[in-house]
Amino acid sequence: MIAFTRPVPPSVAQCELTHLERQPIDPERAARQHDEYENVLQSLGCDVRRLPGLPEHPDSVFIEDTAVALDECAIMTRPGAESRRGEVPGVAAALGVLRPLYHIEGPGTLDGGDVLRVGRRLYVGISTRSNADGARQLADAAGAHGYTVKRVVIRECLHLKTAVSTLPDGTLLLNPRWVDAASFDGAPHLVAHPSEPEASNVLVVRDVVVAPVGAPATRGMLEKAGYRVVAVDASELAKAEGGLTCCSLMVAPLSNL
Ligand code: CIR
Repeated sequence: MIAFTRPVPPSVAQCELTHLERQPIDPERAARQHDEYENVLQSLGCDVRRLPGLPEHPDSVFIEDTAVALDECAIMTRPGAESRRGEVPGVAAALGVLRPLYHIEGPGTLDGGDVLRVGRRLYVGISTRSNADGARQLADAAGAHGYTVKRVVIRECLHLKTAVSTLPDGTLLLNPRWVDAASFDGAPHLVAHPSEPEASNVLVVRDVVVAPVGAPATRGMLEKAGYRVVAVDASELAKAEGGLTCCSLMVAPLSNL
């Protein structure tokens, strides 16, 4: 896997916030944790490609939101937060040499964090960031490559993937306060520990689940269920409402297709 990342900008404390109270963010601590995150991805076999920093975009470290990368194409998003739209062109330049590109156009909005892929099915959270027109444009683009798109209602969280992630065998890990398990066509699911809401956002690299350090009960549950789990501390970026998936954009190299 190629894992595109972006460095933590010194301006990160001016990030967008929707469901969290603003609290001080230490950009240096966030950058150290982000370095460690990149090291973990590298140790799991990812080809980590760090794109140039965007100091004028406080949320630019959350690169997942700028694109939906499928095997056959990439859909460049139009982020729901206007302050984030300038993050997209640099990622489009990097992805354009790997995939044919589609672009979400206004009035559509879409954040990559709202798109969960399960096989050839794409679930799209309709959120404060992604709207029905964005979901329709995604369905048109991805539909041309054999994907179906289903809209999903989420509650009280930023993105669909804040509420639900896929595990290596396709089982879902979710927080039922934020999304209904019934939205996912009967897919098997596990529930993140109720005291660890952020645990429903995990990143899968091959057969490994990268999960937050601050979610020991959920990690224990996953290990007991037979998953291989690696813990990463991204607590400083969590204050910017970012989880583990949003700090990278995973793209399969063409030779794997
Ligand atoms: C934002 O509000 O856009 C950022 N502060 C956090 C984005 C997190 N992205 C994600 O979960 N995919």
